[in-house]
Amino acid sequence: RFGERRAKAERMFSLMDGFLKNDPLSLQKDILNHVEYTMARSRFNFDDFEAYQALAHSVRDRLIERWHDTHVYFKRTKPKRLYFLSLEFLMGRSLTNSVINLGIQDQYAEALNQLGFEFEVLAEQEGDAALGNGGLARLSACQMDSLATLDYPAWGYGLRYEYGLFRQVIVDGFQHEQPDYWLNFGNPWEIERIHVTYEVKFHGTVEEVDMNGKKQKVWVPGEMVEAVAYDNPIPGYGTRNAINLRLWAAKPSNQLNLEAYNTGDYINSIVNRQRAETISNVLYPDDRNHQGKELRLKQQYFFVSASLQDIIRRFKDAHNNFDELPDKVALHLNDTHPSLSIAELMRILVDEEHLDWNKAWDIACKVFSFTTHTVVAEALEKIPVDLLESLLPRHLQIIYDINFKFMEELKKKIGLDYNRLSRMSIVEEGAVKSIRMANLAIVGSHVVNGVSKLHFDTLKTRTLKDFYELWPEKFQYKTNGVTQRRWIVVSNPSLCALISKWLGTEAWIRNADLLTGLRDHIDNTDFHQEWKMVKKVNKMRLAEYIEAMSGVKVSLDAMFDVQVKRIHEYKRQLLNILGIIHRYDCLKNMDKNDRRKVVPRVCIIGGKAAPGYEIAKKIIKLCHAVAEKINNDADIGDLLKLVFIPDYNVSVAELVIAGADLSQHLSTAGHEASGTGTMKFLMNGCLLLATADGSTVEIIEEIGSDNMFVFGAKVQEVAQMREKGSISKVPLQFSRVLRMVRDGYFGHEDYFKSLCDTVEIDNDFYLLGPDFGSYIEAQAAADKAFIEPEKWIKMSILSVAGSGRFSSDRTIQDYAERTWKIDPCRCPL
Ligand code: Z16
Repeated sequence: RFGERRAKAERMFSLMDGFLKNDPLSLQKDILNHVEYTMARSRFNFDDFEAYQALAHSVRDRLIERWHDTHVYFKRTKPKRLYFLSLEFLMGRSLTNSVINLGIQDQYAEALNQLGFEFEVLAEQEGDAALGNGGLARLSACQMDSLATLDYPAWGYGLRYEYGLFRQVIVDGFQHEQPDYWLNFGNPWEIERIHVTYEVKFHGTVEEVDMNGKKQKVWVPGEMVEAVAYDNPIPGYGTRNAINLRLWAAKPSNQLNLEAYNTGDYINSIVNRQRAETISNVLYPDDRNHQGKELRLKQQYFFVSASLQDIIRRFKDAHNNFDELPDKVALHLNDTHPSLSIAELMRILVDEEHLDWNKAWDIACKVFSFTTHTVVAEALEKIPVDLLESLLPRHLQIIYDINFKFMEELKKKIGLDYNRLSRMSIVEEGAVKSIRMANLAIVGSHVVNGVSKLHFDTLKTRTLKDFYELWPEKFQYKTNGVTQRRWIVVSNPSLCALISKWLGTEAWIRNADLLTGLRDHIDNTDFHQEWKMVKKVNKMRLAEYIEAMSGVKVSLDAMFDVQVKRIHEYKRQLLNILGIIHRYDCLKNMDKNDRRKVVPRVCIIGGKAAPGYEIAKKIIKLCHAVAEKINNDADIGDLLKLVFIPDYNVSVAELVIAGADLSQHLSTAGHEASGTGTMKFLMNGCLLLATADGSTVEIIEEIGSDNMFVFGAKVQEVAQMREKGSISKVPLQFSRVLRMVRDGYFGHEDYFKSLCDTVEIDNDFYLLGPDFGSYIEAQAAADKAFIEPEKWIKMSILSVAGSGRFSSDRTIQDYAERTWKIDPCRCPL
């Protein structure tokens, strides 16, 4: 029989053409074949969208080749693997990123030209994969790109939401949310694995049975749902490796429920079955605000259970002793969202694999690591015990057991300090008894990570102080990073070409530290000239988009000043808008001569508000009200424009960031865990106007405060200012512009009242008033620098030159070496 199988394999191999060919002619044939056989369109009659889809399928074929080879290679060499567990991934578009990472962009461009299409035009046909909210989710996507590029044997796991983050539609200046049914026209980037399925259980009871004289807990579930795998290949750049992002979709379980059918209510039982699919239906649109909702908990456990079954099955295929688990598997918890994994792994090891509790716990702690993205303790995720008890009764018991042992150990170390014990307990006894997911994640992990130096200091001294003092060796930080492949190579091709030309190499695309080499040309005027042209090209693209979106014509000579990110009080978009009102007010009161010296500005704001976040929605409306007034003031003309870019997402970011001169990052110091937008702008030669918050502190360290515009209270000052009050620090201009809003200068005064209240002295938690003076000064400094183009260009070059440290490659390498203990595993050519 072995001989037979071998003969069969040999015959199949001989039938293969070898690898797909990438010369333009072969690519054309492949694209046309997909038009005819995949899209079932006539190759003489297809539109741009169909061309995009056929193109995407031909790229997908090439991804699959590498992805297969990579997995065969991993399987053969058996390295320790990393499993990156995250409920959110903001992948954006895949086409351009894929062909660039595969190294066949030029061939495709030529192939398409010969077919009468343009690559860039077809790329615009693709919709975003928006399976996440904001920073945390885009970070996961950047990190997947780095894991693949650096050849790490890693898998990502996530949920395949059918509705991604809502689309933002603006009507009369108000945000409306529309469903993002992104799978409408099929998704060529995923591979449906109808045979990779697992049963996920919910509800039911826990029974105790006798197993060979030992009492054993058995969970008898009340509901079952099936998880189906959808695989998304993630190609590395400059390597053959392509790793996998496996997303789970919920389907009705195939375990027949005979009872229901026998009652004769056939139709209803089918309808009930279908309800299973709701689990992976929709992404929760709140960043940083966790509601104790049953569906959310169900999503979390559905994700955790399917992923762990898959991971344990793969481990058992290759190994037969769980003692080896920590040497072969690293499980990373991206925030607390997947931290039920700790209880689930314990359940598998103890209840199903019959390991002794202590042994299982030892294994679990070695396997898990955890990153928190949160700064303030109040924002940490909690799950009501009632919910957990009904949905996952066995997991609640396990969490209680973990906590009991933890509390006993803690008492031995710190004595009967009941205040501290109750602060550190995984179980919170309060009005609503609940489980503190961060405490569970910390207790069950061997490394706890912060996302910037400043964040780490806050964790140690405030948010997680008790835990830090107990286990200082557990705590680390890895400053976030972003991938230069997406944020320069894909989104800013002109800058990419310019950098490669002046560095004389493309090696920076895999090693961003080389960007420092740009400093060697800092005084070269030819270089400056080309640098200026690149920014101009990108500003033209952005200006066209702005006009198409909002009808506002903007001048390319103006400074493009951008703030794009989720709308939050702590991110202080309101400070930006009040600053714009102040600028407008000054212009109105200026005589004609002085106006001639003013730097024209195009202020661009974009971002989504969580649907239930009223104040954030009012900020969006205020932005529109102010824009309407200013943009229609002929007296002001091009000196000042304000545009709100609707539906900010990854692909809009690619356009906007490349075209920005100045970007704003205004969080009150001590509130942004890291911030990653800064890094994207930095890489695109856009100057930063920012507070010394999150990772900006490290950016200042790297490029120097004289190459950006830093303002505002420092983190140490913030607490004091809140305590003592800081009325004396609130400038008159602030009260004046606030009055303008209150008095209805922009209309809607009733609607804006509660928004104005949030920044009134004594109520101004985020310190907009006290920071206003310093903010206006920083803005003036930016204006001053802009009228000296040489100076501005140098600052811009030095920003890019100093951005290498903020590549996610650096972050990932650090995680690999210090947390996950994994080595590169490079698939041979
Ligand atoms: C999120 O995007 C972040 C934190 C959080 O608790 C939840 C969500 Cl959805 C952000 C941080 O606000 C930001 O500072 C940080 O750069 C980002 O996570 C990635 O670490």
